[in-house]
Parts: sequence; C-alpha cells; structure tokens
Amino acid sequence: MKRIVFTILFTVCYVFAAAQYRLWYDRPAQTWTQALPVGNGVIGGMVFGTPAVEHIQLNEETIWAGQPNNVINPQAKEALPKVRQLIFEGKYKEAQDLANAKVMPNAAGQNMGMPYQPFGDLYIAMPGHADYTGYERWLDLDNAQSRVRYTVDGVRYEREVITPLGDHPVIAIHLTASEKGKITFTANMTTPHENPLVGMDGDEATLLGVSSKHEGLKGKVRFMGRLAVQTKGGKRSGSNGNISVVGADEATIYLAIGTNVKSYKDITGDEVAQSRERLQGAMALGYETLKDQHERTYHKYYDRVRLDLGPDLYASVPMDKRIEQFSSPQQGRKGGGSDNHLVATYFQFGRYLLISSSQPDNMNPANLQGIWNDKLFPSWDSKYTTNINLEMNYWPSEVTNLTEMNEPLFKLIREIYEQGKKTARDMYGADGWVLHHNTDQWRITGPVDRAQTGLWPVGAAWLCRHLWEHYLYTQDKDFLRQYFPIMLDAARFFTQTLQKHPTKGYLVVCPGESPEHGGKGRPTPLDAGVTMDNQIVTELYTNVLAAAKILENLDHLENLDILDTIQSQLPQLPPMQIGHWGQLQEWLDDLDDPKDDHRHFSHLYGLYPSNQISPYRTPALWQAARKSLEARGDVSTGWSMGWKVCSWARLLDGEHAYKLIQDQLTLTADTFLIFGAVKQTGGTYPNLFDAHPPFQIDGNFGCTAGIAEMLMQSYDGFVYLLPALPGVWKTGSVRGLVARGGFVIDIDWKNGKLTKAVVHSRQGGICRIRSNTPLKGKGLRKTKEKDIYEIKTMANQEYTIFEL
Ligand code: FUC
Repeated sequence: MKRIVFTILFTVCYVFAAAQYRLWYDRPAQTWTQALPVGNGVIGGMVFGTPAVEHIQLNEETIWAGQPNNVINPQAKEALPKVRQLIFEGKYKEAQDLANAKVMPNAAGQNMGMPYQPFGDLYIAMPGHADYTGYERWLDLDNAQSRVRYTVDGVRYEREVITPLGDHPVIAIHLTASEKGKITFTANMTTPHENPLVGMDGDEATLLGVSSKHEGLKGKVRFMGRLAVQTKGGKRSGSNGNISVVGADEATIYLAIGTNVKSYKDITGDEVAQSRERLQGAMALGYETLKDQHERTYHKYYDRVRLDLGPDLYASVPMDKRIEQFSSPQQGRKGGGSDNHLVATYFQFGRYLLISSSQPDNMNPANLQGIWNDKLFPSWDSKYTTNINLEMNYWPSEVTNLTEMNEPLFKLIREIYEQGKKTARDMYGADGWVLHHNTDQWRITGPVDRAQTGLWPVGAAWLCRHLWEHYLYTQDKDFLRQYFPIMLDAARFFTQTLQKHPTKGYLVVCPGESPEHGGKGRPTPLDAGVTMDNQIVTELYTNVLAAAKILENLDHLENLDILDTIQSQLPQLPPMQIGHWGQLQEWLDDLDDPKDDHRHFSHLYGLYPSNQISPYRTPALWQAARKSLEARGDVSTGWSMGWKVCSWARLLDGEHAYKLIQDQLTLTADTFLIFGAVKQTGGTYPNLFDAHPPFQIDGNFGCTAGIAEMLMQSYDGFVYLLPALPGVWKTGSVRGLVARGGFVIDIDWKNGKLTKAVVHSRQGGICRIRSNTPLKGKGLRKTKEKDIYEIKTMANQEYTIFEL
C-alpha cells in the first residue's frame, strides 16, 4: 500500500514538476535567434546547446560604448523660436533644414546616443561529442532554466543553465552524465571587443576589456569576465584563460562579469573586485543552493499569473515548427486544433523576459533587446527609444502582476529627470525637464538622429504616465508623493513652452511631430499640435491635477501656483478631431491618407495605452479610431503588431486582435531586411523573440500586454471581464491579472461565456465590474448602468462571482 501511495505521489509530483510552458527543440541552435535566452537583469546569456562545443553568448547590463555625457547643441536655444515661426508659417522644409543645422546635437559634432554592447562568449568544448543521438533542448519557463540532453556512446549527458536571480548575478552551467567520470571539457571566454587581456587569477580564468569608442566618444566602460569550475571527481587545471576538466562525475561552471559602472554619471567602480565578489559569492553557495534560491525568487513573481487556454496539443512538435504551423491556414483542419497553448506560452514567455531583464535592483531597465545583444553596434544602438519602444517594454508589468519589474524604469526616470532639467534650460530656456525620443545608459536627454524623428519633446511626459499608472494599480500614496515633483516638473516644462497656434488659437507643442511620420503633402513630420502630443500633454496635466488632489498637503513644494496654470491651460489644448473619411485625425490639419500603412499610429495613443477614447464615454471618437486602425492594415513591424493587439482589444474586437496575434506569431527568416530596399514585415524568430526585424523585444512585451487586455480591461472606471475573447479560446481560465484600483482578478470561462470570477481586493474599495454575461455573487449588486455591477470590497478579502 505504502508503495502504491508513493508511486502515485511520485507520479503526481513528476507531472507537476515537468514544465507546462516551455520552448522545446530537437536540434541545436545554428543562429543567435534560435538560441535560448536566460538572464537576471545583470547578466544575459543566449544558449546554443551544441553538444561538441557549447556556445553561450553573454551580456552584462552596464557594458555600453562611450562614457557619461549629455547631448545639447549650444545653438539650439537661439534657433528654436525661428524653427517654430517657420512651422507656423507653413515653411516646413525650411524649419526642418534649420533644425538639422542648428538644433540637433550632431550638427555641433556631438553623438547620437551610445550602443549597448556584448561582453562576449563562453565556449565549452567537449571532445568526442560531435556524434550524438537522442538530442533535445528546451527553455523551461516555469522554472527559468535552459536544458540540453543527448547521448554519446550510450552515456546520457545533460546541461542545465541558470542565471540566478538574487544577490549573486552569475551564469551557472551544471554538467552531469549518466555514468561516473564522464565529464571532460575545456572552457574559455572570448570577446569581440578590441585588445582584451586574457589570463588566470589563481584557479579562475579572466578576461579584461573596454567598451568601444562611438561617434567621437571614447569607450570607458571597463569590464572583467571571471570563470571558475567546481567538480565532483576528476582533474581540474587552468592556463592562459582556459579551464580544463578531465573525467569528473559532474561539474558546475560559473561565470561572473564585473564593470566599473556605478551609475549613469560615475564610472569609478572596480571591475576586478566586482567580478571577484560576484563569482565567489555564488561559488560559496554552491549550485544546488543557488538554484534553489533562484527558483524561489522566480516563482514568487512568475506564479502570480496562470493562463490556461486549453491542453498542449503539440507538445512533441519543436517550437519553430509550431510557430510555422500557427499562422498557416491548415491549422484547425485535419483533426488538428488551433495552438492555443502556443499563445499561452508566448504570454508567459513575455513575463519570463521581463523578469529576466528587469530585476528591481538593476542599473538599467530592459532596453530595445531586453538584455540580449550579440553585436558591437546593434540596430538603433539597442538603446531606449522613447517614442513607443521603451514604454511598450513595460506595458505588461502591472497588469500581469510584475510590478517590481518597474523599479529600473523608475530609476531611469529619476536619472533622466536630473539630466533633463539642464536640457530644458539650455535648449528651451524653460524650467521643468524634457526628454526627446531616445536615451541610453548615460541618460542623454537632448534630441538625436535627424530633426524629422528626433525633435520630439514629449518623452518625459509619456514616461510620467508609468508613474501615475503605478499609483492607480497599487494605490501607493507614498510612491505618488515621492514621484509627484517629477510629474509636476514635466508639466512645468509645457506650461512654459506651449505656443499659441496663430490661426487655430489652441496651445500646442511646437516643434513636435507624430512620431516619424508626416501628414499627406507635408515634406517632414515636423509640425505643431499633432494629436499624440495633445493627448500626452492632456494626460500629463490631468494626472498632475488628480495627483495633487489625492496628495492634499503639498506645502513642502515651491511654485505651486503652477497648478493653476495647468488648470487654465488644460481646456486650451486641441481636442481630438474626426477627419474627412471618418478617421481620427493624426494631425491638427486633416492630412490622413486612407492608403497609409505606416507602422506608427501615434494618434491612437488615446485608445491605448491611454484612456482618452472609450466606447462608452466617447463613442464617436472610438468609431473614428476603429476607422483609422482598419485603414492602417495589420501586418507591420513586430512592435506595431503588438500595439495593434492591444488596440483591437480596446476596440472590443477579439477576432481582429487574434488575427494580429497570428500575424505576429508568423515565423520570420533568420536574416533581417534593411530599411528601404524590401518592405519590412515583422514576425517571430524560432526562439520566440519578436522580429521588428531585426530582433526587438518591445513586440514580445506589447503582445503580452495585448493578450491580457483581451481577457480583462480596467481603464474605463470598471473591470471589464472578457472584453475581447476570440472564438478559438472557447474554454479557459486566467489567474492573477491585476486591475487598476488594486484588484487581482481570476476568470474562468466555458464556450465563450464567463462561468466564474474571483476578485481579490488588495486595498479595499468599490470594485465596479462589467460583464457581457449576467452575474450573481455574494455582495455583488447590479447597478442601473447596462452590464455594470459593483462590490464593496474589504482589503485582503476575496469575492466570488458566478454567471447567473
Ligand atoms: C522607432 C521605430 C522603429 C524602431 C526604432 C527602434 O524609431 O520607428 O521602427 O522600432 O524605434
């Protein structure tokens, strides 16, 4: 009997221990976008899983080219009034030429932001492992580890790779075999940086390097990689940066990277000491303890949300094939079914990527590639583009219950606030602070690239929405009090720089632009009073006034009469307008082209991520937004499609949102297209990374947020249960999504109809709920409004709701 119980228990435990969500493959990676990402926000690794020579490409979050700096053209302040005047006179081309000559920093010989750079590579050569059988590798999303398994000469080998979360940010590779004495290898590090110093420090191999010079700015980030091995049995030796092991029973390889970066303005750290401290701290714990701590920390975050869209019908199909099948018209026929489990996996992969690239105590938030980059000079420098991309990275953070992952973003905001005050003063002669469309590790705040993309002064204002949203989700007044001056000063900048439009009379941002996109017949995107700028400033002003009311006592702050100015300017901002073909206008003038399929559709900022367009409060604008989005088409760059998933969810069209998920989950060839020559379309790489192309992580995060938005919305004064459920997700459940107001929501549905929901109230308060299915539940009251219910909740209590 005991044995039977044990067997049952063992089986149950085994089934639960096996990863439910994983990226599984039957062959090693040939290219970087087939390799599997691991990371802890400090160190990032891409695991290729090749038996004969394991290759792990490595990053450390603070290795960036250049050094502390900011970019401001000293002539900008004098030239800007003239640029404005030219725009108002309709001389757009002249305005652009003048801005490119006198306002942009490169015209003054300055740089345009520094690239994020790789550390290098770890190689583990295993002699005799070129011929293998029974190969498999996978990324286990449920436990945050990557594994490789294969057989050579009847011996089963396994590699487990983790990047422990917590105090010891190393990468650890644990090697085992089914027979004793079989682990033999040589490990070494290489780097693409110039003139590295490779050597030994006792038993540890070291590699010392320095980051690159770029656009005239000398690279001053020094970094040291440090490699060591712990073994059971066998012999170890080391020389010239190589560590060899012969005949061990098992082995763990540890690699740590230290740098001299202490902050965005301080690079006086000691990379040697930091690499030693990181490595030795991890080794003192040993692999099992490290792994145990890693898993416990990871589960604390990851387990908060579970999404079940049905059984895994294709568990034995490699992930690249699954992606290929997913968007093919064949799927769903011939006895197959739509691969809903792939969508759930993609959703959890997005959460995994955020946990792995944006830990609370990191120096930097997730950049354009998260933390994973193998190129010395990656596209767009892999830095922070703030006219959509950085913000999109953090769209899933609150709603998918990963609020702590915002910490490095908030740190970046605090730091660009410091830099941005100087830029506001020196460039615009204004108080407050400003950020344009890019920043980097050095927190540059001036405009970069050409004026037609870079002269966009609303980056700070957009980032402030993340501060306000954090308050809405957490109801944390201390947080709001701490960040209020940053929001207020972002608004202060506009109170002094908004211009009265000479013919329309509104207060407008000028120069501004609808990101990277000009209206029909206009020679440049540079413009005045574009819809997105109006929406962003309207939102900032509204949030600042709301925050001031909530915080009440603000006597410690100076110049508070600014609140009156904000109040009086707010109604003078341009309203959203409906244009001649029923579209939401992207510009102050009716310049939208119905044939335009540009990847940016910035005027729909008001629909998502903002809350200014709603089917209930602003039905005409909501219809106009739909018209605009229909005209834009579906297939586009990766991030654009992720945004469209969110937007179609807000348009309450689950089928169209699902169509976009299919478009995004379309397998992309492992090459990337260069701007101009070939029309770019985005998609997904074999390792589930989003393809702009090339790889950009924003698309992963945008689509993750979009999937959440299809299941639950909370932007409109109520929690909307299943607002945009597509027909293919017939039956399922989701646990742990977070709604504004601090309500954690579980939902079960069957045949497309809600069957049960649970509201976990974190802070108490009234929870208003919208549902298309009639509901009942203890404490639930139907209001007079159609489909709206409410519950008076108490903090830390839960409330169960059923279909009527
Ligand atoms: C913006 C977008 C591009 C790209 C870049 C990083 O400039 O227009 O498509 O995503 O950011």
